[in-house]
Amino acid sequence: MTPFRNCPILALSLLATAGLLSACGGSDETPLPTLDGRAPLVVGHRGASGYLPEHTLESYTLAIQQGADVIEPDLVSTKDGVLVARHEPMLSGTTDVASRPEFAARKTTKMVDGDATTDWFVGDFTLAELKTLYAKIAPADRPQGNDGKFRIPTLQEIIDLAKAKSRETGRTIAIYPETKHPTFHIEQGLPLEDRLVKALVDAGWNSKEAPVFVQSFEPGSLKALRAKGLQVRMVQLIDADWVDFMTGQTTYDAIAWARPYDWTKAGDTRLYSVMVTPAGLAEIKTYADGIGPWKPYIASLKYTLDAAGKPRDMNGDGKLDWSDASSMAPTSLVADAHKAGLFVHAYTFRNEKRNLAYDFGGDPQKEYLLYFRTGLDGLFSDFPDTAVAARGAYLKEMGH
Ligand SMILES: [Ca+2]
Repeated sequence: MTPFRNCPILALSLLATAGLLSACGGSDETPLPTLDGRAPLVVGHRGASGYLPEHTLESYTLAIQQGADVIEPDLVSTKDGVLVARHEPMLSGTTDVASRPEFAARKTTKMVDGDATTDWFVGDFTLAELKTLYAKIAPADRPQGNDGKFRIPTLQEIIDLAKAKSRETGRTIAIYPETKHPTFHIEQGLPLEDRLVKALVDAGWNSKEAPVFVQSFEPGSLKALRAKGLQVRMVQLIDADWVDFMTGQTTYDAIAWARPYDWTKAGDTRLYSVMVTPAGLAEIKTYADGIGPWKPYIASLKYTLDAAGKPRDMNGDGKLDWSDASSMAPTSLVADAHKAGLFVHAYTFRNEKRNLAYDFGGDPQKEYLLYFRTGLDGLFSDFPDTAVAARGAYLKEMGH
């Protein structure tokens, strides 16, 4: 615990100048470089999805047990208009739907954000039907031992879990719902926004102080939520397609990751990259409280070149990819966002070697430390226990 938690943050610099920090119960701790001076948040990304099938009550519960401050449900709508947690409106990647003969005829093709997608869609199932499915872990190299055991949760069940765990642990467990493919849901006649506002109002959580962050890639969804009276903290997510490891620049080749789909649909040809400029941040500040950038916007990575100017296969596995590239110096994005009055929560932190830059030497803590030192306000992790341990190391380093 830091004594600064009890200090009005605006008074901190004055107190420091006057040598009066002890008035806050502290002495000589270095203030943290986050927007509010508090310790960065650990968000359990889809729960503790490195360990258990994502977006299940069991995965969220494990994240809370591992010390996550926040659990993160992605929201999609059932046919009967119930908000449930899935990363995408399709079901085959994270459930056993493909092995269920009673639903074989539901497989169909829909346009999702401009891409023809063949799968089973949440919006073609009632909640009662969805509740007969079992979740499975998505990446092939993560433990499959709990596949076929857990069900798909509703937003209401997740709100109830956060409240129950807050009472049980004495910590405040927040939720971080995302409106997933909001334009697609409007096209399907199943808009997410009204139902999300109602659920949060009914939960008694419609205020800036409520333990809720709402996130979306589509600015139109966040603006609609605000217009419908939602008062909670909102977060503009900022994506990119990939990184050009020769230059470290983010790339925008695939349309789905080049810009928000509501921009594409409206003929707005700007890219996500505009959002990280000072003008873009100022625009975001008119409707949101923070940004959720893909992490290379904060510290990108690039290949090491050999004498002939060719990228080196650093880990010698015969392939050239993310895990051969090394971290570059952090950009000014966190500082720029703070200047604009926006907090920054970056995604996504993962333990596997294939997901780590080469210079971290397979140690995820090194990656967390690089990011925490930029003043990052929070991060999404598939492995909340690792993130919490790394935050402890960071706080120790800062004298807390
Ligand atoms: Ca390699």
